[in-house]
Amino acid sequence: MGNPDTNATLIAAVSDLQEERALALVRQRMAAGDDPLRIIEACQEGMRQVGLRYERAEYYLAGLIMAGEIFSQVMDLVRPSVRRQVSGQASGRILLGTVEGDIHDLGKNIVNMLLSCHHFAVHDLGVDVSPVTFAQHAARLQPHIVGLSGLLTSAYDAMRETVALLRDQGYEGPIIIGGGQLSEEVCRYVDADYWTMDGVAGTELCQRLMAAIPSAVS
Ligand code: B12
Repeated sequence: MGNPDTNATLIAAVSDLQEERALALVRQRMAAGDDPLRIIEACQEGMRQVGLRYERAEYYLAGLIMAGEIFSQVMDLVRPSVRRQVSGQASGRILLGTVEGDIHDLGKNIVNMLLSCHHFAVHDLGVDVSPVTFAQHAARLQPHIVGLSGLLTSAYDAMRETVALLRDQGYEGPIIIGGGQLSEEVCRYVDADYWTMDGVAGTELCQRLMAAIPSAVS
């Protein structure tokens, strides 16, 4: 567990776009044996703050790009340790992607990593994925769960269209939406089954959903 002071320092380094400092702090915490998932959590909070500073016009697009680069490097540092630490029972097939019009993928990639560590077969379609592409892959792969990622408010319509098309084409499994700006209201609008703003909670949800379909686990 990272103590609150160490967490605050890391959050501030990410929020202030201090790349070298943030990476040094991550290396330090890794060397001290800190939980990599807590490190990711702190960096995610730093990213949220970057977003707020962007809204206040304290940062511009370059700030978002910089934050994305810092986060990617943090992920490179912690990934091996997450893979060692997180493992679980064999699970099912998950179709994952960021919906049309949205290219944010850092959160989706974390979820992919966590699910893969739990032995889910994750089919990640990448970013800016159209409803038709989701539907085509769902028909071919017959996934047990579909996960849609989206961070832009403007992407909620694409999520909604994707859910509608998947249902029209006969996909009956659970559909989860994930991304930092979601809410129960958005979930209802999109007509998805579940929503989350947390990759670990999302992974646990997938495990619970799979446990409810025991015949699907092989
Ligand atoms: C970094 C960043 C970028 C980077 C993204 C780099 C990348 N490769 O992803 C770049 C520079 C590309 C970018 C671009 C833009 N961005 Co931007 N960006 C951000 C920022 C600062 C951080 C996002 C992030 O990576 N967070 C860290 C990750 C780990 O968190 P996460 O995505 O929420 O994921 C977690 C959970 O949500 C969950 N999860 C995510 N997906 C899924 C899926 C499933 C199935 C499950 C189970 C769970 C799950 O698990 C993850 C781990 O816990 C956010 C601020 C914010 N509050 O999110 C703005 C933000 C999302 N961006 C914003 C904007 C406006 C833009 C631009 C329009 C800016 C512009 N003028 O061009 C463009 C849009 C480009 C596009 N078409 O998509 C706004 C959106 C506002 C809105 N209401 O729509 C935000 C909220 C900033 C703000 N506060 O104004 N951005």
